[in-house]
Amino acid sequence: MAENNDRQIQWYPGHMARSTRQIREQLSRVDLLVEVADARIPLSSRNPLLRDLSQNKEHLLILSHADLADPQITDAWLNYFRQKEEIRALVLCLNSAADLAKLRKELQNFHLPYLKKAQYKGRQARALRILVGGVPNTGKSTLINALIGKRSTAVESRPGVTRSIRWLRVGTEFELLDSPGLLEPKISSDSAAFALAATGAIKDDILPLEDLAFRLFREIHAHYPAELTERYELAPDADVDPDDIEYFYDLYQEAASHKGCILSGGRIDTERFARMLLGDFRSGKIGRISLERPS
Ligand SMILES: Nc1nc2c(ncn2[C@@H]2O[C@H](COP(=O)(O)OP(=O)(O)OP(=O)(O)O)[C@@H](O)[C@H]2O)c(=O)[nH]1
Ligand SMILES: [Mg+2]
Repeated sequence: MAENNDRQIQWYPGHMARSTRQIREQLSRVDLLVEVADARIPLSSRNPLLRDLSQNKEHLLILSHADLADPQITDAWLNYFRQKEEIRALVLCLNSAADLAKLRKELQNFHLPYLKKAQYKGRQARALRILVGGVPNTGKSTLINALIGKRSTAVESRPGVTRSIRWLRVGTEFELLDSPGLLEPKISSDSAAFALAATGAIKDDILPLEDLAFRLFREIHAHYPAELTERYELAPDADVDPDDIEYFYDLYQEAASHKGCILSGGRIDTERFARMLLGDFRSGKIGRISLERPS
């Protein structure tokens, strides 16, 4: 993290290495890669491995958690991916029925050529085989359950829930390969590690939570000061030097105190506040916040 360059965050458990191999083995069966990234951190939540795997495959990028991201920034990202990278991209809240209908329609578009070909030959079209991949906790299993219409694969608000790959069938139209969230063995940059940690793609147990929360606090203050001051009952302060760490640490402690994070004896319980802030950010209680913007 920023203040701890010597403390590299790495989380590459055995199941990620194994799943990467298993996905490679299944690739010849796959027609379409649906890559699920997080709309709040579209840069860091894209694992380069998936781009390698998707060569010669159709590729659809989903930006999930759109309900928690800043809509204006998300629009800018959508333009960026469509124009600069020329990939098909959709912005979705995976808990919204209307958004899932959009996704189903898009997938049916990918299936259309198979239907046409089969019709021409007077046969039944085979299902479109879709690999659903991405970094941990982006909503891959949520998306699959929503398409199937029932809870067929485990979903939880922590990373590393899906542990192995599994094919699941949706009627006659789609076969979906659920896959565990994959990270790079070494996360490429400090800012990517921060973004992945803040949104919950890296296990909290291995993170320096207080550093992470304090950095998130400053990041939110830089771009969404009104939301932050409102949530934690702070006085607005327009003219602050973003590098004035002491000022921000005082403000952070003030926020903790306003939320009752105080130990007996009156000391501030910064650890409890760190968890509270992360929880508030991840559940959208502070507002709709994007941590990355297209350049
Ligand atoms: N607010 C919001 N929450 C979402 C969205 N999509 C998924 N979630 C939540 O995100 C959490 C992770 O969802 P999963 O479907 O388990 O994610 P996954 O990508 O399968 O995670 P791993 O298997 O651990 O890699 C769950 O709490 C979901 O309810 C979304 O678009 N918006
Ligand atoms: Mg999963």
